Amino acid sequence: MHGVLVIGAPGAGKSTFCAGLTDIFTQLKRPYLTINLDPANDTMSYPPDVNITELITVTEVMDRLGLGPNGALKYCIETLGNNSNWLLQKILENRKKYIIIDCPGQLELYKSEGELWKVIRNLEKSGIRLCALHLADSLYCSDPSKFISVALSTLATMITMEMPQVNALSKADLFSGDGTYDLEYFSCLPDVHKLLDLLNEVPGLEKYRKLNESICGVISDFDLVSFVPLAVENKESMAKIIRMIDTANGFAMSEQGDIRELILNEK
Ligand SMILES: Nc1nc2c(ncn2[C@@H]2O[C@H](COP(=O)(O)OP(=O)(O)OP(=O)(O)O)[C@@H](O)[C@H]2O)c(=O)[nH]1
Ligand SMILES: [Mg+2]
Repeated sequence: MHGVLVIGAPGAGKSTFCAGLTDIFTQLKRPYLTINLDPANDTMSYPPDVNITELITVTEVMDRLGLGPNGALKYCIETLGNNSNWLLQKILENRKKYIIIDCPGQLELYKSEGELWKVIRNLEKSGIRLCALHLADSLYCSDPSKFISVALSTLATMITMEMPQVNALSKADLFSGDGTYDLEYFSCLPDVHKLLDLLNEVPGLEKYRKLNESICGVISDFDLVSFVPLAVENKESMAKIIRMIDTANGFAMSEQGDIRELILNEK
């Protein structure tokens, strides 16, 4: 079984992407199973087939245990971990379907040995081949000091999740660069020298040159992070991302034909 785990910061566009994916899969006649693992998701842009809120919700935990929203979220995912067979069972009942998992945005859940990490490992152990799609808002590309934190958190997720990962800059349709550095530049991030120059030009950051250099050094030493632009309403952009995900999780090996042609020719 194959699937995609949609992760990224709150508001990055995870649920919108999942909804866009269900539309395209319907066109492609590819059977799918949507899973919402965000216990705080009460208004959904797609109907989830499996929903963590059937098990537990953030509001319920906040009321019952007097926890704040972040603590309650952690508690919910811990509860999911303790009931991981519930999730596994629901997936195994739908063996022929492609799995789309919509995740919560809080980064701390993805840390190594963290609550969500354990749930994912359990699915992988049962033979479910997942690729993570990490979304970051392309809005941050217009500010190098914000973009560096996006690059670092993306790298941290790649290292801790220990699974195939595609990184996308979401809402690319809203991005308007200043002409010097466009989305293309941020898509080929390995050129960290340019990023370092940009950081050193940010007012207030020029005095941290050594720190900027070290941070950029970490990114270039790992040489893992790069991004693809993503606009959910743009079929070409969605086709490219789907193809990358299908290749990363191995689904492409079990499929025939070029899905780009199929998606672009669909009315
Ligand atoms: N223009 C544009 N807007 C988008 C795109 N993707 C998402 N959005 C908007 O971004 C906002 C947040 O999207 P969501 O899908 O709710 O983001 P999320 O990551 O699921 O958010 P949380 O569940 O709160 O973590 C919504 O207003 C979406 O309409 C896109 O490709 N283009
Ligand atoms: Mg969401």
